[in-house]
Amino acid sequence: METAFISLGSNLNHPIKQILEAYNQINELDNITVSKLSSLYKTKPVGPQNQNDFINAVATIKTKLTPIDLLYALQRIETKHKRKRSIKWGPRSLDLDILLFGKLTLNTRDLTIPHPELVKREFVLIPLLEVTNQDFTITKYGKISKYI
Ligand code: PH2
Ligand code: MG
Ligand code: MG
Repeated sequence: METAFISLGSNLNHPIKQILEAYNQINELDNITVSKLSSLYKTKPVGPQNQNDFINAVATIKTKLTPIDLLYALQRIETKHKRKRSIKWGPRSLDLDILLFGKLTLNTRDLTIPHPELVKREFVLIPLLEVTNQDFTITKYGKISKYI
């Protein structure tokens, strides 16, 4: 069993509803249990500014899946939410990103862990701090408190 952290984001089509539904859908998957969900944060868009504010959250999960099977499972949920992959950093109905997976570092075409933008993004760091603590170590980067 590994502990992993997932970021949830949405700025289209009732974002709060998208995030809460996604939380339930993740929890219902075989081989994944959600042990914590942060508060839901309303955040300004990073990237193109001509889009709605986002709702962001971070979930702590426990899973027996491999990282790539976890990615596929999350992508199937994104697809159910009619996620379209078009504009980079543009509007989206649901974005589920793997932030961290145990102490693993991974760099493949489809998946980079830790998430390469993690320590640059307040909309991820603040909810991640909420579900961890000031002494939490982000694999490869060091203490979370250095970045907040
Ligand atoms: N996701 C992006 C691009 N910009 N901005 C905020 N505030 N929240 C996000 O989740 C977000 C973003 C691409 O994944
Ligand atoms: Mg993302
Ligand atoms: Mg994504």
